[in-house]
Amino acid sequence: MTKPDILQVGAYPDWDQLPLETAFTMHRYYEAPDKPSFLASVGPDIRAIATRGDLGASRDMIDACPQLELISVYGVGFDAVDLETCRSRGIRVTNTPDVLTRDVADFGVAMMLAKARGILDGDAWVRSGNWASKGKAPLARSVSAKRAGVLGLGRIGHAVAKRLAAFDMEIGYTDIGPKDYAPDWTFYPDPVALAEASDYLFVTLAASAETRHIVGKDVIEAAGPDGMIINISRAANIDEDALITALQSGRLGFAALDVFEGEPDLDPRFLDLPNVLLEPHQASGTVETRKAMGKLVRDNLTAHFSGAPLLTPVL
Ligand code: 8YV
Repeated sequence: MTKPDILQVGAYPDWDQLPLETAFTMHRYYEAPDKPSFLASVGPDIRAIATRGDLGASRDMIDACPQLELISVYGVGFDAVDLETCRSRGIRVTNTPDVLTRDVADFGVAMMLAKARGILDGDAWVRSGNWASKGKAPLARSVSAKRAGVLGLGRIGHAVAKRLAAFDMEIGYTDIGPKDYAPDWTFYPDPVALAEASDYLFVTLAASAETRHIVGKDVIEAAGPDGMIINISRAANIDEDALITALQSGRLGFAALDVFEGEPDLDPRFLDLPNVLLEPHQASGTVETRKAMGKLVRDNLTAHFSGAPLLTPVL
């Protein structure tokens, strides 16, 4: 039986690549020096696209594949996939929810702790010899018993909030409405009110056109000069220019960011800011979670081509 042709948008670890190559004919878009010509030549044969959350699939890419049936996303976020085009052509879309929730939540909390408690600065203090020459490192900020805000109490936001509760934090959240599963946490309908009531504001909501820049100047300034904003969702949820300006002026105290506009080429102004922790979009980046994500990508592809129901459909 001929193997279905799949357009592969970005690299996967070897433990995913090998089984993919066994079951399918993989066409590696990311290795093509001339991407438009590559798409024009392989596009007509493509029946599925395997992509990543950070890469998605653009309208041009989808249009170049007239036989496309499925887009399988390695990641929970599918905001970079042109869903309108998929809807209009009846193309199915899958993602990898649940399997990454715990690791992403752990990483968000770790970013808060690392920045607030000066973990990286402390390491640099020791390595530079400052401990011996200058004495103790500068004092950090408490996390326990402070106020946490979670913007978007979905799977990941909920997992973050459960972890924060173990730090005796007072928890508030914003979502489209109050959640039954959060009786002990305070619901704020408005992100500005949430930010005002938070020392640590976590951005954990799925990105869409509606949430673009939901964390704007007003929310950022409401978090305030002692506040910290932690983003483990998508860069587009924050007005990055307003964030940088507020970090520069001190109107926002701190930020801890795993996602950036135009990543991996981030705004160079970030590099000069000591009050921001910069991470290379790695909240789901553990061997365990990435293996589970890769398996789910393959299982969705296999289900589709064997006529079985998709495991984790988005569309
Ligand atoms: C993955 C992600 O970063 O789940 C998502 O939406 O952005 C990440 O878990 C990414 O797809 C791996 O490159």
